[in-house]
Amino acid sequence: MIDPFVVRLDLEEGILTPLPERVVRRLSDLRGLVYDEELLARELARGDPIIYEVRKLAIPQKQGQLFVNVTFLKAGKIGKEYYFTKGHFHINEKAAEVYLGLRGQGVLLLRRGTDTRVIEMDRGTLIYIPPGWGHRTINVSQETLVFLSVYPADAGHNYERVRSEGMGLRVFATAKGKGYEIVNS
Ligand code: PAN
Ligand code: ZN
Repeated sequence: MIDPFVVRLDLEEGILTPLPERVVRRLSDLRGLVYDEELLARELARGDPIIYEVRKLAIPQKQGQLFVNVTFLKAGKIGKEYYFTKGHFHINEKAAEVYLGLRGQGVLLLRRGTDTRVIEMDRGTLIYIPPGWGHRTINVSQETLVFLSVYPADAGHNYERVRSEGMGLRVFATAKGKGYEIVNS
């Protein structure tokens, strides 16, 4: 059981108060997921920076509960590929999710079988991800991308499926270095 509770969400910065548990993902967590694995290995030889972090409200992982998270995805590229979240399918195929963009400019890739979708995400974009769609977020801007996620606490995350099957699409910087292009991959 859990009592009703209230926290503050700074809608400009995405900061929750009090600050909840932090999960950190580093460059090394993108092994097996990036377009250019050799380049990734060379960059890792120089260091293993944080790529994104997720702040998670403390909610029991029980059916009927909802997880509430804020993701902070840094700006940057591995070669021409913009930084992205690992991406996953929910293990519970009945589990949908809502994303709300708070800051920065991103792209949400969705995949179900061979069906793929590309949704631009910025402040105020509210995206409904129906059950069964794999999802990955890409930061295509020069500032940190911040978004809120709400999803069933019993959703579970299958990362292996994205690792083995990919998302079908990738998001690269254009040759001029500004903007982005979507490529099949
Ligand atoms: C989000 C993601 C978060 C980090 O809360 O978990 O943005 O992405 P990865 O989980 O792919 O590393 C969500 O979709 N939860 O279900
Ligand atoms: Zn999810």
